[in-house]
Amino acid sequence: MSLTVFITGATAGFGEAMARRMVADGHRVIATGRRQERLDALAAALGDALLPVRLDVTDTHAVSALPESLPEPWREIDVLVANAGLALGLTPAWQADPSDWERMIATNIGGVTGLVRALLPGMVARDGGHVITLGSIAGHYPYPGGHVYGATKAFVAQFVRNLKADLVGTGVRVTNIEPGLVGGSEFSNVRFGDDEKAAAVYRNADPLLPEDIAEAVAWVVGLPRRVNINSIEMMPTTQAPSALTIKRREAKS
Ligand code: NDP
Ligand code: 8X3
Repeated sequence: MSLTVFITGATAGFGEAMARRMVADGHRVIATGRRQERLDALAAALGDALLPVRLDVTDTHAVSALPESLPEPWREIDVLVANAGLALGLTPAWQADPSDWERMIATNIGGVTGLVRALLPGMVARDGGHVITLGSIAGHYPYPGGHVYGATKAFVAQFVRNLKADLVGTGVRVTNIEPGLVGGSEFSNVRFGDDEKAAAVYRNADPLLPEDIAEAVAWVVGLPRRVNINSIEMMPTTQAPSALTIKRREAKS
């Protein structure tokens, strides 16, 4: 069955890999992101099965105008992949740039809630659909410098659990995919603004790849309608949740 799949952040990384995989699997994809030249390149590569739409997920007006702002044949969206997101910085909380925190909250939280609120009514009315979010292991396991990024992903995890509570009894499914270390995307380049530092994150780590995340999306989407995968936590074989830490020092009286 051919589905209409709406993907945020399809200009790079996971979103681009998902767009390619969904089209290869016979689905139609609405690919969104802010970089028009990347959307044009994807459209040129994937042809009529892909509709490129420039969208900043923090633009609340553009998001709330969906799906009516889309061309008529593309308005009945079967699958929303709320993938666009970012981490900025890895410094301790007290050194972090407050504007970085605001941007992560606006994108990783506001960008997800806005899209869900815009597209969910149509899914419920049609008694079918699937909301897929990109959480992270950072939403479960704390690490130094993870502060607001991890907290936004914890929000996503609980938002999805609460959506499930509302959607039970409808034909709409909801899944949170929570990867660990994934290379081959721009995630660390964006986080550090430094390509050398970004490359070092993955050196000799054999990380997951964007295609592995696309595989998980393809799997949950292709399951029978009776099956709802609530969440998937996935890590490379080389990664594990960090151990608890104790730093010993003289107590101050
Ligand atoms: P990339 O940086 O490679 O891709 C991020 C995508 O999000 C780009 O297409 C970018 O497009 C888009 N984006 C960013 N901000 C906005 C915005 N305001 N409006 C619209 N689009 C936006 O990252 P990944 O593919 O690695 O990450 C995808 C998701 O997975 C994120 O939510 C991330 O937090 C999460 N994740 C990543 C992990 C990793 O290790 N890589 C692990 C776990 C979760 P453009 O700039 O063109 O707008
Ligand atoms: C991305 C994975 O561990 O860098 O969400 O936060 S991590």
